[in-house]
Amino acid sequence: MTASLFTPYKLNDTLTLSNKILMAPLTRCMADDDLVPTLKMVDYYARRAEAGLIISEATIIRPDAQGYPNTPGLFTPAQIDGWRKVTDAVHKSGGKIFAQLWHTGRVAHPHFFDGGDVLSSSAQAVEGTVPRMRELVYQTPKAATLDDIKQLVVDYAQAAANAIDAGFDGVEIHAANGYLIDQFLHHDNNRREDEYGQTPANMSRFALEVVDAVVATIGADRTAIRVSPGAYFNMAADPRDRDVFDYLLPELAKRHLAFLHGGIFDDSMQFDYLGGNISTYLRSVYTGTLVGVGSYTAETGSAAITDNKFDLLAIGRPFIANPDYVAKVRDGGELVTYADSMLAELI
Ligand code: FNR
Ligand code: 8K6
Repeated sequence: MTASLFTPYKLNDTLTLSNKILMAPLTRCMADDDLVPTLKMVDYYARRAEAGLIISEATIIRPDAQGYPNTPGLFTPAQIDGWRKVTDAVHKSGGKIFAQLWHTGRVAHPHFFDGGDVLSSSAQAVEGTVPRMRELVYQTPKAATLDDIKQLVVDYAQAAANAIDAGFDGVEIHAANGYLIDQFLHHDNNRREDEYGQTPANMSRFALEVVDAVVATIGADRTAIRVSPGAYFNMAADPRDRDVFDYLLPELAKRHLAFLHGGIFDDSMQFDYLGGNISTYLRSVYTGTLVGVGSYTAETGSAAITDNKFDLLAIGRPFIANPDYVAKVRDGGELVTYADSMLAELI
């Protein structure tokens, strides 16, 4: 019962997807030491080109965005050339690919960029240590100044331009999962008292400035965004966050973006202050194309699309385990079960 996944979907006048299965963005920490995509990454993405759309692993927009080892970038000519090999291979195999644009904010660590400030909305440190780098403790970030914010907006727009130069079909702005943009959208992290804090419109301002700058650079048809209205990762929940997203989401809808994507690991997770799970909440306040994600199978995701809970389905971990995920679902092949040990290698 997966037929609803295998019809084309028109995102807008620029882009039509051949099916409704998206490959979710998946950090793999496999770029080279200059944060350039490797030839193994070219093959990894090309093998998954049957997806209606691949969203790349989160890709940093500038050096101080880095919070994990060997995550690729989109800010040097070598990185752009490396990604061009990926996008060429995906296109040759008939696929489409968006770049996910990332700044980790307070989840960054100066270990990766030779020192300097860690920026966030406010000077609130994230608790704990960097995954895979257990000896590194997170720093207390510097609250971004108004000049820092202006420069960040410029750098997101430049990264979007670089993505198009590298052959991507568009970008997904990573505003989810407790990283920089999300650090403005949740009260746990945003303690600002200026025009970027305290009220829903102020707390949404940075996200909307980034969206508007990216749209002005590459067009709304090629711009998407991922948000986490329910804090669940690198962030604590606060019931007042509901008002922020009730403001932000209709504002995003006015921009006619390619799609909105929920950031969550398990969409059955309930958030009291959102009145239910993430996709149900997003559907209730956002009117454009919605991507559902989070522990779905092709069957449960297809049923959710049939029930109009969302329009497109993103699949993460099963795509790590099954490069030929789409063909297997279509032809009834047996899926390999994902295990964390598979993160050690690109297959
Ligand atoms: C992720 N996820 C993720 N999300 C994101 O927005 N950018 C990223 O780079 C990553 N990286 C990443 C790495 C790994 C190893 C995992 C397991 C997850 C979250 C991912 O996109 C997705 O939301 C979840 O995996 C839930 O979907 P599945 O896996 O249940 O289909
Ligand atoms: C172990 C992978 C290290 C690379 C960085 C990955 C960044 C994304 C983290 C995903 C790992 C899955 C952990 C699940 C967290 C669930 C939160 C409720």
